[in-house]
Amino acid sequence: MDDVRYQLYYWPGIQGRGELVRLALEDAGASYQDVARLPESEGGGLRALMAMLQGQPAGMLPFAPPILVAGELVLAQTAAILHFLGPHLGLAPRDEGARDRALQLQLTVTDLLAEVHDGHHPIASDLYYEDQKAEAKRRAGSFTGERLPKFLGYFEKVLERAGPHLLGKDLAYVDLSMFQLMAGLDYAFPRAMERLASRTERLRALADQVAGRPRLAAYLASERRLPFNERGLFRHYPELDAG
Ligand SMILES: N[C@@H](CCC(=O)N[C@@H](CS)C(=O)NCC(=O)O)C(=O)O
Repeated sequence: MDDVRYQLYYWPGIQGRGELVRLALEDAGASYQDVARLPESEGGGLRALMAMLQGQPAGMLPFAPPILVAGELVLAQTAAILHFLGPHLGLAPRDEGARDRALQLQLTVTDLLAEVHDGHHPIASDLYYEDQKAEAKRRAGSFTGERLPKFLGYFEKVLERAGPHLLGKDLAYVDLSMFQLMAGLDYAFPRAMERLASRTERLRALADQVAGRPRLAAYLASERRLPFNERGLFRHYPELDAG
């Protein structure tokens, strides 16, 4: 397909970190292939993703998905991908300093996502949740009681200063990621999020605004938007959600 500009490589069956890239591509109406969701007969599936991870295409060897291919460029790390895509998709500020601040915020999203992941996998990523439930439960109180309020409190303050978007007047890719963060946290930690509602009003308004953007609203209602599940990054285990 000559008119496909971007190829996204991400694990099929989960939203995961790939969703942050997908949201930017969808919001911009960019032409892209979600390669691992294509049938193997069309060069897709897990086989294509594994070939990418084994470095079959030329370019910098990626460590983990998501991976973006744009022409000759092969790029991994969600924040780096969005930093690259932002200006091409009209989702980044023009000013260089503001683009760096967008990256700074996106890297803070990355940090929070790592803590979300480590909440259900506190001992080892290659063990099942069921093998580390006791440790996960021990960690959960600190996550919902301390870390989550600290991260969301930080983003809320950024909005209070800049508003209505994280970088001010214009929406940027990091605002789309903030929507995904709020959606995932609502799914995984409904009680903790309810408790934080009065301290996250600006974040909620931003998330609602993003969800209502026409292309994103269409995407969110489509089959391309997979439901959250207990194989992804945001998992709902009631025992880990603060009451
Ligand atoms: N810092 C990276 C993390 C990438 C990452 O952890 N990817 C996950 C899927 S969401 C993975 O497949 N990791 C494999 C591994 O860490 O071995 C990013 O933000 O993109």
